[in-house]
Amino acid sequence: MDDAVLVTRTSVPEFAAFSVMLQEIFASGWLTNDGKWVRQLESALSDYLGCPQLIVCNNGTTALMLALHCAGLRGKKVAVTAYTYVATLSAILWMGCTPVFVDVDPQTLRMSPDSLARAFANHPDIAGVLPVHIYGLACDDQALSALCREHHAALIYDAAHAFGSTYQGRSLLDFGDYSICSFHATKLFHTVEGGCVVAHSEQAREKLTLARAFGHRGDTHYTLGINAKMSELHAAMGLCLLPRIATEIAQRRALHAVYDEALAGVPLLRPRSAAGLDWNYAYYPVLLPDGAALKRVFASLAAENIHPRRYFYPALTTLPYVQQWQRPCPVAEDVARRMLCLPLYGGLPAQTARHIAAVLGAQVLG
Ligand code: T4K
Repeated sequence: MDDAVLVTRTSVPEFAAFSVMLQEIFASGWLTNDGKWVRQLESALSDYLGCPQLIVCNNGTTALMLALHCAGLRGKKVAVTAYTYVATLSAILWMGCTPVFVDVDPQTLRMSPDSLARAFANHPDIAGVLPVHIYGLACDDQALSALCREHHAALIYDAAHAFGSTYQGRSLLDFGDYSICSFHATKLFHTVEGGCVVAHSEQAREKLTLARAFGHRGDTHYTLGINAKMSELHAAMGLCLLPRIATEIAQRRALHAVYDEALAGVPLLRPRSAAGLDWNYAYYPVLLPDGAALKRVFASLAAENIHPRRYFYPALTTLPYVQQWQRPCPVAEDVARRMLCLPLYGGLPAQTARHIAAVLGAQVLG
């Protein structure tokens, strides 16, 4: 598998830089529980993203759960996009919420405001809305916020893919009542495992901080909590990688241009980007003409040890454990059958991208 071309490759920092931090952590004997490096990472991320009320936690799934908890959505109805990674839904279900599936716009793959409006009409008790900035592309915040305000629903953005994307000059993590990000090793910025929640008041940040660590300080118990803490070692990884983000985004942008040029004559749809978005180029998604073409492309690339991924398949509405909340979302279901994410990471050679495009083009054009 050594020469395999995988959908992504984790960025790893210079070992020397990381080991300096590890030595300090080892010498201090303080490994977790609101340590110095976690605080430093929070401060660095707050500055980088322009989001002062940010907390880090142990992954993006618990980040979602913390946001749902702090928004008071436990056990309530939450409208969720049908086209995303399964973790978006898992967090809702683990919080005892009832999902109401909302379809996506066929051009942008973002939660469709029209479909959300219909969901509110059928379920006036929707208390929260959970859209995803899919592939780091921006949701239609104006339309979604207006609907949430009208229906008194909390708006939580799953911005797991959106680190480094800005919209109208602000980090995509700065939108909604809460936004979350994943810092998993497969992400543009990572802490091996990790995530963050962005809130918009000191009070909300304090609530998140308490909920992340069992809900108590010393012997005083304030609220229901969980263990969602990030360790000092994970925070150190993030601090090592943060200065490299601009380079990683620039490399991915260049590879996007290579793919775009090489695929120019192939009839593929790409999700349309919103005006005002400065994208992080986190993924290279292509919508194939049909499921048969997807299988042909997949097989011919696999034969050369090249492994794109079906991000995201299946549509959430078709999962076996959500049948009691079934609500057809035809666009999401169709897109999930035909979408492929091509290999993309800073170190991917341009000639490999061109070759992948050629194999794909040959299969699609026949
Ligand atoms: N919301 C959304 C919209 C999300 O996409 C996600 C997670 C979440 C919420 C939840 O966030 P977390 O709780 O995960 O923080 C990955 C990730 O595990 C997951 O974080 C991510 N989204 C999801 C879309 O993809 P897989 O199943 O693709 O991972 P895996 O192990 O197949 O790795 C893919 C490729 O990455 C490998 O082929 C090679 C490379 N890789 C992977 C690992 C683990 C490395 O180079 N090094 C590594 O250590 O799930």
